[in-house]
Amino acid sequence: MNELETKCPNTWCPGCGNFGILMAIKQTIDELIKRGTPKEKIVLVSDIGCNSKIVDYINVNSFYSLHGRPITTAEGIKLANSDLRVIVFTGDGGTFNEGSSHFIHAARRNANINVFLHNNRLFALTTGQFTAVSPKGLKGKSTPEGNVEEPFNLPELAMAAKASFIARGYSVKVDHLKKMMLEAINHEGFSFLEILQPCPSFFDTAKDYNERTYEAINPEIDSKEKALGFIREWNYNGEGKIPLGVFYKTERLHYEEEINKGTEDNKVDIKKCLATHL
Ligand SMILES: Cc1ncc(C[n+]2csc(CCOP(=O)(O)OP(=O)(O)O)c2C)c(N)n1
Ligand code: SF4
Repeated sequence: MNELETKCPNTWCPGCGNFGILMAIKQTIDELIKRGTPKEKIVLVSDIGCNSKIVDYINVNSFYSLHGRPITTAEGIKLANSDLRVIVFTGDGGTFNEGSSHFIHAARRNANINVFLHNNRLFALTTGQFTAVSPKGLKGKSTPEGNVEEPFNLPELAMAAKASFIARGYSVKVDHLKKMMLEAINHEGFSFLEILQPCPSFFDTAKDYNERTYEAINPEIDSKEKALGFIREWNYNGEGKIPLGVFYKTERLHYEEEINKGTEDNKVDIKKCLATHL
């Protein structure tokens, strides 16, 4: 674990949910290395935002992309180097406002990458504007009289986009979150892990989540119907329980397998490809 430390000063606010996510991913990477994944085969790709600073705090290869563009960057990295494990860290604003089309197409084509979403349900780094998953009525810098829009249900959106792995964790429940991370990373194909993350500075949801979240287990993990039953228990507005866990998992060929079919060693030589076609 000590080898994963960096010298970057941490600038998150005290009590930020990102600390729990950092703890869980460090433990997860430590576990992957112990199980035999070379450290240099792990690549973290970030967006821009409070969430994205996480890559500064972990001593592993990483790439800061543009706001809303980490998924497409990760897809390129994975396609050119299929033996890497590529993990995206992003925020709800970056990926479901600016970058929503990248998310749905990466899920649809089953790109073999992991998307870990720090969901604090607003744009935090820019001080609290509403996003596509803010609850109706949320008061913030850009909605002083309350947000009038309906939020997306993200796992439901992921299901409609054909994601092959869909799960939810909570930054306070670090052991459970680590389990979700390991399952997502070990899944072959597109994995979406939504991580509920309180932002004490602009939308402090910790008390609410502590009371309402529970660990759900889908007995038929490849049943869309069963998964949607759990997923629809919470629509980001209103009362009721909030399920955590792996909601859905299925196997199908992933994007790199489809693209690499029939090539030497089942691997596209990107350099050769560019030299031939440019
Ligand atoms: C294309 C583009 N649009 C807007 C910005 C400004 N910007 C930087 S961070 C940020 C908010 C990020 O919010 P979110 O993705 O939800 O992450 P959080 O900070 O909440 O973790 C915005 C709007 C930018 N850098 N680039
Ligand atoms: S603004 Fe919110 S998300 Fe950003 S560091 Fe502070 S508490 Fe965390």
